[in-house]
Amino acid sequence: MTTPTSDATPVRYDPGQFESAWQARWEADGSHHASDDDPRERFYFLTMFPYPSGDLHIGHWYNYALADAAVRYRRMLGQNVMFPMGFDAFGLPAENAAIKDGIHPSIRTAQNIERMRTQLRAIGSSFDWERELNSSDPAYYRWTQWFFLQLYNNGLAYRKRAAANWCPGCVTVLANEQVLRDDDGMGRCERSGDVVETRDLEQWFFRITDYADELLDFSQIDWPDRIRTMQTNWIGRSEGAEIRFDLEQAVQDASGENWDHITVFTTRPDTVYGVSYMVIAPEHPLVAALTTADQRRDVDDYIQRSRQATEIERQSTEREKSGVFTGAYATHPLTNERVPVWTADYVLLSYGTGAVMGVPAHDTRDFSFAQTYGLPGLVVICPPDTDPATLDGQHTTGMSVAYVDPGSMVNSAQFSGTASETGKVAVAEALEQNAHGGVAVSYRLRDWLISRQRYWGAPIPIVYCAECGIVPVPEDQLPVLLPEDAEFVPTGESPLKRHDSFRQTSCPQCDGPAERETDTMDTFMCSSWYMFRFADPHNSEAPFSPELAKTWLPVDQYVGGAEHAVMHLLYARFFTKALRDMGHLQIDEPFTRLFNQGTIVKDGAKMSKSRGNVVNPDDWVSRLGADAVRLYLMFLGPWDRGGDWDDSGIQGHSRWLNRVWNLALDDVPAIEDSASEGRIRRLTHQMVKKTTADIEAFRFNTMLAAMMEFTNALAEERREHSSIDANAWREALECLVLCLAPLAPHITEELWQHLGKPYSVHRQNWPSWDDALARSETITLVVQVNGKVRDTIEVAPGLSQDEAQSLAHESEKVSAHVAGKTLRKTIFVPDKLLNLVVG
Ligand code: ANZ
Ligand code: ZN
Repeated sequence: MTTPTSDATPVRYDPGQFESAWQARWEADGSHHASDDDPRERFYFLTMFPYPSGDLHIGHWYNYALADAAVRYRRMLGQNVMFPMGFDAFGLPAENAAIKDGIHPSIRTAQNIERMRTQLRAIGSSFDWERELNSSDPAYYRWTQWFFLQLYNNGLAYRKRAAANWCPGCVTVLANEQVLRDDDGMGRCERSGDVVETRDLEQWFFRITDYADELLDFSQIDWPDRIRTMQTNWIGRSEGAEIRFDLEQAVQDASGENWDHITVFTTRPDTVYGVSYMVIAPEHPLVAALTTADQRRDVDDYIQRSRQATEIERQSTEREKSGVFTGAYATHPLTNERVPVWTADYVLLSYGTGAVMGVPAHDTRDFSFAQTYGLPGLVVICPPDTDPATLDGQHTTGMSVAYVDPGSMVNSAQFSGTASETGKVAVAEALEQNAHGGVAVSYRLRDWLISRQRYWGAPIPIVYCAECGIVPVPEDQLPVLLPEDAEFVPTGESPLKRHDSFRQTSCPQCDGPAERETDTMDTFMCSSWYMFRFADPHNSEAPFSPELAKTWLPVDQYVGGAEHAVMHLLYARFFTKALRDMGHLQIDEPFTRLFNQGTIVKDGAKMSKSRGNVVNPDDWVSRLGADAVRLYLMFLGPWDRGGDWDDSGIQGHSRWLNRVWNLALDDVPAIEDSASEGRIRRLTHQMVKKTTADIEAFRFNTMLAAMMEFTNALAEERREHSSIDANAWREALECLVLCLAPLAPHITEELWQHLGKPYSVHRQNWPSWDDALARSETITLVVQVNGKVRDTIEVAPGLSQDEAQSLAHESEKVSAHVAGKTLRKTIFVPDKLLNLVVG
């Protein structure tokens, strides 16, 4: 900004001269603050808030700078847009960085936030900083803890001893969502990449599974198919039946629970006549209870061994199946035959009922298990191309693989001849009649494990009292402050365990001595409700007021990386539904529209410090300005695909901005010229129309291409024609500056001022276009006399030769050369050329 108040003589384009000054002015004006009682139409535009990891990288830019352009456009449409920003400050990234540098996470986080805030401003982003939040601030996490208590009071949070995914690298348990399967089928920590182990710990869980069915319903939201599919698969709904097998002998397990039957979950009740054994997961409490004396040693050994395998290894179809007979028997519910009960680690405790019926002939894993242990297996499904008569009493003998596809039931009493699909229902109904089962649904989704044995998180607001048991911290005692003076280096136990003055407390109920829960909450808990807090960020009485929640929610447009498909995005949906059911919200979904931006790579490879191919956007901003970096990112490719960063590409954008600058500041004589007016206005209105459609659809790349074409056409107009219509020219420049304003906010603010317009370009209305003007395509007909160009005329396309000839005669430039001569020949190339040969 040279001097925003004086009309200084135009200078060369030098973004360093004005970018940061404009940023300061916007900020000082509160230009980006979305007021709660602004009567205009509201729009809530949110980008995923970052971890305060230190430096903004190019991926952040790709998210924030392009989102900023979309936001600025909406403001020009006259909407009151809320575009807030905050920091997802708790959690492992900040904690690990702190450990590495030996600086306390709170100090480290504060430094990083400071730095990132500066960088975010340098992008020219229009965030509403009045709404900034930091999830590690007690004023925020107090409410994170409050939500924990609400979930607890409503039966949606519970504590359970369970085998958990343990990451040795991060030294904490992980939620299932944080374990990624690698190419070899190993479970690895999504953050550190370590192979995940299993540990038995007392853990806190949220009952996300209560919402499994509702989470499968995407009818209220407009999200990419990819994310919907990933969530659907993750939830993994299977329809089938539960079947009850009575035990020959009722038993009591270690906790005193009596068992007289085993229930299995199966997706293939049509194969029930093929059951030759049953399997219970080794961790199942029933295993020890069922095991007979002579089988005990083998079973105990087996349980020990199976603990070493991960869930994924256990489920793999390639792995050699192993198991042990417990010595116990159950009774088949339809045939009354004896069925031996085994334990084997290919059955997982956490899926279905933790027990399966073994059908060797029709299930791959059962087949190989039965092969290994010499168990029989009756064929009960007949493939479509086989004569059922040939399968009478047929066993797996001679089969090399299980037949897993549908067919018709055989060897199945009165059901024989029934097609698999019909049979599933018929068997489930028959079982229901004799009280041994019925239709059931099972989900792959597990409850969300939220306990973390790490320091840098919101303490779980629970106290353990010897007298009263689990006691929630009373709401008026929140927040349970995270002590600043804890030793935070991870050991596998929560660091807070060794902080005596934190741990030791008194019971809120009986006042007796008690201990605090020392685990902290998964940081995904913080990000499950931050979008609500932005609606009312400074409320100290409640997480947000119902009125402001109603004013702003749900988020109209959410933008972020697709890597959050099954973590953050699923948790946030669950949270919303749970809060709705507890009466805190009136919405069903948090994010109406979702957009996933692509990734930027360098020379085809992901940017990483170890590869040494990290692009530092700050360097480019100081060299070429934020506007050039923004445009470059927009031009790379479709936003949802990303692209390959190329240093020379960005220079091109700087040069183009320079051309825009010169074009806008070029003096144009004040002339009226209707031909020129027609040409320029047509170009202008076409450009406005095209850029509007593009920015609506986040097609920044083609939008920019249209603007580049436009500036080329304007430059050509200037070059080719000596008379330029001043008004049309002015309209063209103004529209160019307006349409470019969301993308390149600084140069356009500067040019707007040079065009003599009042501050600020960003408060102008988005230009409209006239369809008739945009549509009225004309072509340039070249008129020659004896092969020499004498004039060019703008005409509607498809003009006939006669019409062209009479128009040519109207032209003085042409008539001067044909007057008094005889027309000998006419050459006409439609829409291009008319050559009059005279003599
Ligand atoms: C008998 C059967 C016969 C099965 C057959 C399949 C084919 P999805 O589709 O993933 O839901 N199963 C059930 N609980 C299990 C557990 N806790 N651990 C390991 N496997 C378990 O798979 C459901 C099928 O997986 C169930 O149907 C059961 O095997 C097995 F011809 O029951 B089926
Ligand atoms: Zn007590």
